[in-house]
Amino acid sequence: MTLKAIIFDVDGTLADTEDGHRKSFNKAFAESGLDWNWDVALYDKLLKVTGGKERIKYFVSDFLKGYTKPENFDDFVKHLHAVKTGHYTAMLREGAIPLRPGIKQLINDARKAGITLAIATTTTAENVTALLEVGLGKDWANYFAANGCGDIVPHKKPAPDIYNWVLNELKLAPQDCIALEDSYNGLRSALAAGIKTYVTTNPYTHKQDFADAEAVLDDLSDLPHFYSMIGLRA
Ligand code: XBP
Ligand code: MG
Repeated sequence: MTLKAIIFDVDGTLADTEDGHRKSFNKAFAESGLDWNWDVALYDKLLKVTGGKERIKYFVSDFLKGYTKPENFDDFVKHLHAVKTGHYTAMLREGAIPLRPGIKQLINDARKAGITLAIATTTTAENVTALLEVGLGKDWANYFAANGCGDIVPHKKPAPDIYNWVLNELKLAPQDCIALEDSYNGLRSALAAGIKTYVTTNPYTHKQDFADAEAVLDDLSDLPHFYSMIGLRA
């Protein structure tokens, strides 16, 4: 198989963002007069559900006792999530969350080698823009042939929808591509789309089940080793 494309997950893969998300959720809750506080241990459990809006609903349904939902609960959650996204993008634009080791070099080397790049993420497009404008520069979008984000598909990870959407945009077969992920949900999503998947772990995901991954790495600080695995000649 000649590697034609690398499809990147975002949160936890391009950058260690999840604790930034967690803090931004808490800022939104406080700003909305809610006494909800997601500590690391609780957020670790809530990460079972992908998507910020879906995660808030999961928290309300499975972790909150005696809470009465407001009438327009869906709109309430959408607003809460929009407030959270405002805090999160502000954090990113301050440069609070850098790209993970090896990511920028991999992107540059892959582009030089003529390999197509794409994004398949559960997070919002505005979060991807804020992260990569800082991490890769203003013309970051030109590096990616497809940018699959959040709500453009009906079912978020672990469903394969976002990876299938990207494959369709790239007009490539799954066997021509590899995926780079950080989580069990992300691995399941990419595998369900038929894509060989490499995992780099982080503090939130390192104990998850990655048995079906091609390889599991702490990070991409040893790029020559990773390139030998994926057949990239830099
Ligand atoms: C990880 C997610 C996202 C983030 C929060 O996305 O599940 O929901 O936790 O971001 P990825 P939003 O697929 O990149 O790992 O609040 O924007 O959803
Ligand atoms: Mg992820």
